[in-house]
Amino acid sequence: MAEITYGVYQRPKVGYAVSGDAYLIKENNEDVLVCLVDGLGAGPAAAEAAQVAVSWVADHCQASLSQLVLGCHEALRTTRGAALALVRINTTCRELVFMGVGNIECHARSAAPIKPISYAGIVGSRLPSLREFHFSLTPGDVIVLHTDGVSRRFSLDNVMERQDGVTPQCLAETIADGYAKRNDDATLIVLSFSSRTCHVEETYDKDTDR
Ligand SMILES: [Mn+2]
Repeated sequence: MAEITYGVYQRPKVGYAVSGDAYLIKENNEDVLVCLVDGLGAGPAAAEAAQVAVSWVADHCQASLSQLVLGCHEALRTTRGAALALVRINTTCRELVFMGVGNIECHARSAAPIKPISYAGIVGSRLPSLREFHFSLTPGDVIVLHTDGVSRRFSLDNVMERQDGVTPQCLAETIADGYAKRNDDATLIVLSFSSRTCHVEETYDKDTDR
């Protein structure tokens, strides 16, 4: 059986009490939905925009990713807006689907390439054309999502080579230690896809099924 384990690092811009970033990780049987939001700017108004988006996603978890982005877009019209990334992982199909608007980064250390693109835009004021990116997952893959309060200039390969076998939480904190910026809210989510137990897949035998 395959599963997702995760770790999260979050802290507000230095001097602020609240983070303008927000996130949601929601598991539903074989599905894991991850949402990371960066409200424009910092402080309470940014936090409000991010919270409105996360609440909307939490209330509509079963919707498609484009429905979630469109729903957030409407819900955020009265706020200052946000960057948003959504990831849905199906652990049975071993598939990752990504949709992003604005400046949220995705890094992966994976058997098959995972390189989604977030299109420029602001959820709540101007949306780009929406596109889902589909990738296949292999046990051992690690995916990192982060807001622009973490520098994108790290190599996940290098960090993981020095940190072999660490938990996703430890990995999140290690990357944040080196790359979180003091002058912005920083949030970093590490998702690790693993196969918990080895088992032999049942094979379908045509000859005995007549
Ligand atoms: Mn930011």
